[in-house]
Amino acid sequence: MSDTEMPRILVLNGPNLNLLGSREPETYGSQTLPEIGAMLKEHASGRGFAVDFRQSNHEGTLVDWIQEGADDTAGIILNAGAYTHTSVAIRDAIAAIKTPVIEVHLSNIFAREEFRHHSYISDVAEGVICGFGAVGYVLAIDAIASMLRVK
Ligand code: DHK
Repeated sequence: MSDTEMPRILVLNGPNLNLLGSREPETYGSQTLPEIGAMLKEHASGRGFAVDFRQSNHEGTLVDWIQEGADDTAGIILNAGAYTHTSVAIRDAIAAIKTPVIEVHLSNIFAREEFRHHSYISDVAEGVICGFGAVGYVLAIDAIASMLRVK
């Protein structure tokens, strides 16, 4: 199957995740975002999915991409970065679409500052993966693949 024929998984990364690699590596790991994207594309293609991997520092852009993901997308993997803890707009966008959304965080947000313990996204997401570094994105691909097999 060619890349364009495979079902698509949209992977959305929020603010400051473009700085991965140099940003607080003890918390977020040493892999850069392009490295994570390349790893995911390879993993997903072995599962029969194409990955559309994106990053934005802007809340409205993430909302636009989530709405766009409502069509012809098998699932959305979302690391909304700090917007996780602040954004009703991103929450409402997820609630508005039928496409399953998996919330991912590199760090264990529950082992960090109290303001990171609350997510506006978790209860409208299909599931949450956090604390496993970049492996969390890989687990989220496998979660979407398993859910589609079961359904
Ligand atoms: C990434 C961020 O940028 C933080 O604002 C979140 C999340 C945690 C992560 O662990 O991937 O609090």
